[in-house]
Amino acid sequence: MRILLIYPEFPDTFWSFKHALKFIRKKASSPPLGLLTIASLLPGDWQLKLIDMNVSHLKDKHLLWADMVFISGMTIQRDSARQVISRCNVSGVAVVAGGPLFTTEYRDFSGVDHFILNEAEITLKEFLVDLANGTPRSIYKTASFANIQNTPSPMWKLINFNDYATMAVQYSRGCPFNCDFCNVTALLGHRMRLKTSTQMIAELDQLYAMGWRGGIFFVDDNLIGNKSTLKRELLPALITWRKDKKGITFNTEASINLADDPDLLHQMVAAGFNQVFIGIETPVSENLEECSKRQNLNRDMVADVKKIQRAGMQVQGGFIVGFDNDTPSTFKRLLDFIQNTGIATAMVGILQAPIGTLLYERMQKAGRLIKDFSGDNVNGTTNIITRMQIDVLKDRYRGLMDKLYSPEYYYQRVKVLLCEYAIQNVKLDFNPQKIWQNLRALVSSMLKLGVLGKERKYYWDLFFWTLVRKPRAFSLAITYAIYGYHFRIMNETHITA
Ligand code: B12
Repeated sequence: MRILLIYPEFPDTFWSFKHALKFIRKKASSPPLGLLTIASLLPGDWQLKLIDMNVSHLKDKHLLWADMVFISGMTIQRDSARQVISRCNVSGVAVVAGGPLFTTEYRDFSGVDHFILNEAEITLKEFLVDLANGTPRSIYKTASFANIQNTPSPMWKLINFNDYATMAVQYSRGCPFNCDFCNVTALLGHRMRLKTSTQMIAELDQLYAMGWRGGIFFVDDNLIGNKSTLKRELLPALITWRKDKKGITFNTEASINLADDPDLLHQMVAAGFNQVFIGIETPVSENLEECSKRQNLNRDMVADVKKIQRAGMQVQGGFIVGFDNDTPSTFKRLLDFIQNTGIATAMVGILQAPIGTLLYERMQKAGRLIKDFSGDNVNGTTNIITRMQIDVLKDRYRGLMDKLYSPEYYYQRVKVLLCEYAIQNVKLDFNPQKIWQNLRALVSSMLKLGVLGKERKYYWDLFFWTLVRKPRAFSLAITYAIYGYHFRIMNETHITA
């Protein structure tokens, strides 16, 4: 069997980092881990090719080569996925679809021969047995969750490392919390399922042996969902593993209660984690009650963020406006919160209800759903009838984003971050290609941001401020300047509010 695995194209979004990636000549931020994982679940004698449309073009000759196309994706890739499916239909190649987009919306797709939904560790197996018997069904789904201790390592050889800014691994699935707008528990459940540390070290060993030297994203929804096993098993194993490794750092996603555990913070930093994404959502307690995000209640979240930064991890934050309890004053509160915490990468979106979430059900019952979920949480649209008048909400949102990503506010946040953040030593990988790549990025940033860009005044101010006050953080400051450029362009071109 010849199988073509296809990852559809992402539109240009805040999360794509497209305008930042150009500085380091990378094509995408991270690889399609779902497809790399299912590749390892397919029979060993099948021939596999992967086209990630974010890094290369899908050509008709690829479709003609294949007996079957396996397509994955998230909601945000919906349009590109539809185009791929119709191209497959024209070429007469069978289509097998799975992943979050299809698991939540398969009813809306035609032209797919087999939907293999939920976790492939369960459903793909059944499909392969039926296929071998000549009786494959059109839909495979399950309400059970897989034991990921049997999940094989991703098949890295299908991608070219040079195309990506970071690599990705996954230690756990599920999240113990109950935030009503989040798709994760609907897709992956509340019970934390963990791989063993032996499995993780084997995955990391493979990446390292294949030459990867750089950031690795633990794509867990909440890395600290099972703190005791993490502290007892994985983190000590990572600390030992990383001792003789060069150029490796980790980043991940976690809940704010990370700040409550100094030992955990210490261990994570010692293991090489230097960045964490946290769903902060809103400083308004009534909103946190409304969406059942209880873990963020009754705490000083500004102090929590600073604790994490001072321990040695940069914090990226997810924020939401458009809750029923938001008032026009919320926007200023949120702006102050983000500025004071130095969360440079602040992803602020208008509340949307993804299909399958408790929020979706709640809005459906209340007759407050108006259109499809766009899948892009930072484009200024929503699929619900908000309590605040939509024009007012969009106007305030626009105003907030314009301020947040204006060079004045953004660069000020970067300075707050650099003052708080305890930068860690990373054993450098003196690879001439990497040194050249960094030099080129520095020179392009000097030209694009320091000479041609609207941000030029703030760029040079940060440049010299860092050299004098925080010289060890110089390359980080340039990285943030480049991110800021991407966010500014996105803000000017992408938000429809
Ligand atoms: C890593 C990640 C990202 C990375 C993407 C990197 C990349 N190249 O894909 C980044 C940070 C860029 C990202 C961004 C966003 N993401 Co995201 N992301 C994730 C995350 C945390 C992990 C995905 C992953 O790699 N999982 C590991 C692999 C092994 O799992 P998997 O892909 O699900 O694959 C399994 C099955 O789905 C199935 N499968 C998958 N594909 C296929 C294909 C076939 C043919 C078959 C048979 C089976 C199959 O088998 C696999 C093994 O079980 C998930 C949450 C999660 N835990 O899955 C959210 C998630 C996928 N993201 C989500 C969203 C909404 C977004 C954003 C819109 C912003 C946001 N709010 O988070 C942006 C949009 C992207 C953009 N460019 O604008 C949602 C998607 C919901 C949906 N219905 O589509 C998820 C589920 C999180 C959530 N809170 O709901 N994301």
